[in-house]
Amino acid sequence: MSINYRFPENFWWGSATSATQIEGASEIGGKGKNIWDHWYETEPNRFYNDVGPETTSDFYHHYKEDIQLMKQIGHNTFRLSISWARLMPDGRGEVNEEAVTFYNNVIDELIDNGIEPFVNLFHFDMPMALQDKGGWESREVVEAFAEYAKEAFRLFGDRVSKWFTFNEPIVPVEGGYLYDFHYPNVVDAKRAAQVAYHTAVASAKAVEAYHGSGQQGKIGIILNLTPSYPRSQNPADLRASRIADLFFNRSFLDPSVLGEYPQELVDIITEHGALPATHQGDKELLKANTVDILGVNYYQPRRVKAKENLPNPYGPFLPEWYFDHYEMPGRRMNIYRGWEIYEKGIYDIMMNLKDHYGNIESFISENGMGVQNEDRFLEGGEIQDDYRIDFVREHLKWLHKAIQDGSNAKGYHMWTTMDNWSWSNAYKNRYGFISIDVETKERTLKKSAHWFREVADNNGF
Ligand code: BGP
Repeated sequence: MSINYRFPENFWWGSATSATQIEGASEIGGKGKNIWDHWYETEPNRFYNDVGPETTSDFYHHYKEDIQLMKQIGHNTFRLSISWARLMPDGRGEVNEEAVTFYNNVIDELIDNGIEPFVNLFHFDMPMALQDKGGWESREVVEAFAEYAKEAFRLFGDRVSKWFTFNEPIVPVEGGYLYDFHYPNVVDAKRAAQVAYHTAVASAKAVEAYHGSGQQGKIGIILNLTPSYPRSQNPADLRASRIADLFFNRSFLDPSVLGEYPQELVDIITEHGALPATHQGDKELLKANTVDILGVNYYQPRRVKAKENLPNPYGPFLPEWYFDHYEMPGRRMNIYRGWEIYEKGIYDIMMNLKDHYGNIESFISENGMGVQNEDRFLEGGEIQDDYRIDFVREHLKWLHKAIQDGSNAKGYHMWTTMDNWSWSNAYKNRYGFISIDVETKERTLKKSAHWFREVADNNGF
């Protein structure tokens, strides 16, 4: 087979998961409750088909089998997250020994099978005990996170050398404090700004702790970078896209990589009286503790245009005061998920990192295609997900071009290893290389898994 797109040596081929979405066992193994357990208990109707976080692929009990499957899919790397509430049921203080055993087993099993574990500390899953104290609105929780991070480095850092502080930290801000799709379902820009700020400070504290630990690996953050494309080059459209970019990308990208907030974002937040409370020394902390590596999650672009109408001055302030969403004529869609498919977005992100963020070492940490009712494509006992193969191939071409043009991208991780419980969408959309029968927990590789194996083996296609 001739290879048209060859990737650099030692390229990371793998996939990503998160604890709450795959572990199951939310009530056993000594785990404390997190916000998802709590929200599901109180409002099960907010979840697709009323399915909650207890119903997953049960990685907790099937991790050995799953790691064998990862091997079959050609993985040399794999991202998991630690469930904070499993490791520290009260969020602070006592460590749950059963959790330590579980994560040790998973890490060792991965390494024994030639798969390097990438470990993320926070994937949307605040321990309930800490949410009761105010969650990310509370400075106490920032300190608790730093303690938790230190504990994780101490327990697992002898074998894990790629750490991540947060996955998509803007999402709990949007979901929990602006647009009502995560607990605690608050709509309040000032509180959202506080949550975002505390998250950035917590991340910097974890980076500081890691760098001070004497361990030799790298620590980064995973951001969903969604390029903001303007409708036109009209200054009003350009301004709309610049401001959307400030809110949704640069709000974490700048403090994480450059160690400071963009002044224009600070000015906008100040104008609306939404500036968060800070502590003395925070500025220096952020400046001194930028990340070593950046994970980029990319699913879809954001297209925006200037506002059609003035915002309602009596309504709550939201980022949408500055832009309207724009539906580009002729756009291609993942009709199942309702997301635009625009592969070149990957290239644009990588060039932006190269030109404006010191070409920081990076990788695609999530990219993938959610499809509803995927068993329609079952044929000969296997899901024939050619649409997913096309999706990944086309994105990889643009990633390859970015690398040719000087991007410092080191790998590609698919979202996700196995079909999983996707927050309030539960099992609606399937993303995995591995299909899961939610009832029997039976696992079957999809066609894309075999394709990916070949790509990984050939280091290209
Ligand atoms: C990303 C998250 C994942 C996963 C994925 C698909 O933003 O990091 O955790 O949820 O999106 O999400 P959805 O189920 O909304 O299609």
